[in-house]
Amino acid sequence: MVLEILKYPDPRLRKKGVPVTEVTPELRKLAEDMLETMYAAHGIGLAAPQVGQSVRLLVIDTRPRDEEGNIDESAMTELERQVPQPLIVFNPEIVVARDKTTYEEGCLSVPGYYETVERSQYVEVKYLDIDGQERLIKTDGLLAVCLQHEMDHLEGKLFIDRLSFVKSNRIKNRIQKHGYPTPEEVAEERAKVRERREQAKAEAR
Ligand code: QAP
Ligand code: CO
Repeated sequence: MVLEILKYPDPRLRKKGVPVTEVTPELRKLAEDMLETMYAAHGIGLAAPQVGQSVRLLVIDTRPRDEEGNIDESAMTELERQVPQPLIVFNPEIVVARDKTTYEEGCLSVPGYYETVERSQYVEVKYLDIDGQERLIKTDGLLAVCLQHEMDHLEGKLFIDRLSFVKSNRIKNRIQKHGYPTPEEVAEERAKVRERREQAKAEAR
């Protein structure tokens, strides 16, 4: 079942997620619905507060795909390839974080807006899987960035809160004044972002 994704400035996005004490059938169903919702919206990550559920749960699938939807493993780092995806993550905790990286991030709750955010380049994240088993992810690349972005949602924090005061206010004021772009405008913006990311990647080599 595809769920409604809340958009900034919905106050429910500001609520902290409560820890999961047991992975119940209801929470499993929520996780499945969140994955379905994320794929339907062409996202790479979604946290429970974005669908109005204040629990510490997030889903992720950052595997790069071509036009036909085939996964392109060559575009993933060695560490990323070792993590099984899609990921369903309860109660995540960062236990190791090192080095810094930047990425032009977006968010399904702030559609059509993108800005460069600084995050840790490498993280180790302890969490509970769908069976309630404790697990550890060690990763870098886009997956590491996405984990940190989604974990922010569990604290009621959005990527636009992590920008400079000037940039953050510019985006928030623009949303207040103009709302969100049409799907056509969003598609246009996404094409530009993709191009800039390719550029950033080429320059990093
Ligand atoms: C968070 O974001 C993220 O504006 C996940 O029109 C983003 O899935 C982590 C999306 C970047 C790391 C790097 C955004 C889809 C998807 C839009 C998303 C849009 C359609 C965002
Ligand atoms: Co987000």
